[in-house]
Amino acid sequence: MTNHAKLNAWVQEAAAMCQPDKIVWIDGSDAQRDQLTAEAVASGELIKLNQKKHPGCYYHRTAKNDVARTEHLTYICMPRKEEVGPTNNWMTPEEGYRRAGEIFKGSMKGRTLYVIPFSLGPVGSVFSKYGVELTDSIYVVLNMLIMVRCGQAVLDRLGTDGEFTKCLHGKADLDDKRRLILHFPQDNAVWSVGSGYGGNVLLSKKCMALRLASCAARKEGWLAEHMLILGIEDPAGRIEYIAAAFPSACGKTNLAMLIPPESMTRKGYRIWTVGDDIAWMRIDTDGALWGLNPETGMFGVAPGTNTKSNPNAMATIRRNTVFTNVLLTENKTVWWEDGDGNPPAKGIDWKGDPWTPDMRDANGKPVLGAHPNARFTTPLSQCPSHTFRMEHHHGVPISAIIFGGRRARLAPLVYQSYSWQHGVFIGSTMASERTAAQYGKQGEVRRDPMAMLPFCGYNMAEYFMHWLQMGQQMTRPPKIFHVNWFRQDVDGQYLWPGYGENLRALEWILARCRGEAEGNATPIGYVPTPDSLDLTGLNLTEEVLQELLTVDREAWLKETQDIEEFYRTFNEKLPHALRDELASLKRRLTT
Ligand code: GTP
Ligand code: SPV
Ligand code: MN
Repeated sequence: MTNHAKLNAWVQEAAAMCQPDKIVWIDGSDAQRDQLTAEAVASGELIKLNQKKHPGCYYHRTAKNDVARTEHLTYICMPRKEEVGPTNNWMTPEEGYRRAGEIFKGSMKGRTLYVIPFSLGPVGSVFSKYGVELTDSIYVVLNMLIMVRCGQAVLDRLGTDGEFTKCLHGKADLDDKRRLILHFPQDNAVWSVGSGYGGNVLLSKKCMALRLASCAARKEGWLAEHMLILGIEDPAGRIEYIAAAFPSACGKTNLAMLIPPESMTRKGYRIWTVGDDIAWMRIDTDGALWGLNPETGMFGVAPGTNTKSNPNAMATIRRNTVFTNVLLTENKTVWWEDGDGNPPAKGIDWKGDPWTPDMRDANGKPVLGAHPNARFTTPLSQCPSHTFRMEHHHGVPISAIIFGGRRARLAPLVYQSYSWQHGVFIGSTMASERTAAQYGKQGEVRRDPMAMLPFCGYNMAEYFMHWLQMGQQMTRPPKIFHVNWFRQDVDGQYLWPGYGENLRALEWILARCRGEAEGNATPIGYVPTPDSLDLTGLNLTEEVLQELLTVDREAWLKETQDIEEFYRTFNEKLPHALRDELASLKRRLTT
């Protein structure tokens, strides 16, 4: 397959440790994919779905203890703790290789080792980085074939000595006591063992495209971010692109492919989906920021996805999709909570147990058919709003950057930062309620700077500094905004309808970028004046709108104390500019 000596030597080295029965190179062909799919169906690793209803679709269940990213088992391995900062788990590279090596040793006996060459970004683009994942899981292979560009074209590009990221994954015994997700920035390597769940094992995704890429991006002067990219075509036919960072399960996939509300479609709006999870962004020769989506697929949250909330996602997953940890029906179709249609009379739940809709647990709560973090893996090219610029080597120009989280209180629907530096401050102080995408106490508010808390591969204080410096290098930097679709009333009802209606906030954002919309200067930034938002066709009372746009000084003052405490964890490494921004915010809140 290749004359790349280092690559061949590394595959042999990994095989010597893991001792697979055989080694298979993934060439990216349909024939090989079909053959592997058939093998996985024969072994029970995949279940073939009803091909009439779900052509090309398969079903997979992960182990019960392995259904979300395990942040507590995820480490950055560097010689010194200070290099990974206060927000990452740390191990020395020696300890990492030793501990994971013990688990990998002999773990592939009786199994096949697959070699997956892949490219993040179009092969040959200045943005692109190459990797090779070794895995003993066909499920991983089939997911990677959807998520990234794979196969011979990548080997051809690598030639005999091209640089690539070494990604080693093994299921071992899927024991969470023997599970580690380790990153070695110095060696450009990832070792993941003991898991079979998406973000832990599709190593191109969070491990390489964010954790390792963020380290490379700092050195090389670009940004690797947990962001969607979306093109908004306005009534004049102009397409402007925004990049938005929301924490896991906070609405990136939904925003990336939103359907405009009827009144805005009539006005002439149209959406182009570029990416739903990861953005790589560089300063181009025009002094502006350009971004691309390094992936080709989506690994999206199933529960809550339905024809009303996200019709484009529903159209995308109609075929050639892998469903993980959803409910399986007798007719080999799939279902999930808040999906389309009534629940089936019976089925097999995500744990593999018989399920009926009336089942209740010991606390009287409904037993879920699908795990809340059940996912679909699907090709972006099948999305009706898929961009026509996916293969463009230079990406798309980014007009605005949006930060956002899930906040029941406090943060208004949308506001604009006063400057790039103030925008970085807003990003660095982002907070959100924990979701099912990661293990931990659900609903707890935690700081998640730039939605990168679990994904920044180095000290976040230096990451903030890198963001500040990027701003100084651009002559035409994007404007920075913050949004919150998740404000609730006292009864816990969402105040804002969300989903497609979010375009109304994006319209304001883009108008602000052109200096065309009104904003009130408040202590936290510019907030829309009530009539600067087009709310035609939306039944929003004046009180609710008011509530969505108010800035509660008392509550914000309390927030500044929280921020101060969070900032303290970075010690003297925290950039002065951010401390200055915090002081300015306090001053504006008290005068
Ligand atoms: P990751 O793939 O984990 O990075 O998540 P994501 O950021 O892509 O989140 P996704 O779009 O899958 O949304 C997660 C959940 O948020 C789903 O249950 C959605 O239904 C819900 N959601 C998305 N957008 C909105 C919104 O505008 N309002 C409300 N209320 N809920 C939303
Ligand atoms: C996330 O958790 O942010 C995801 C899913 O996008 S995973 O690939 O598991 O990280
Ligand atoms: Mn994500």
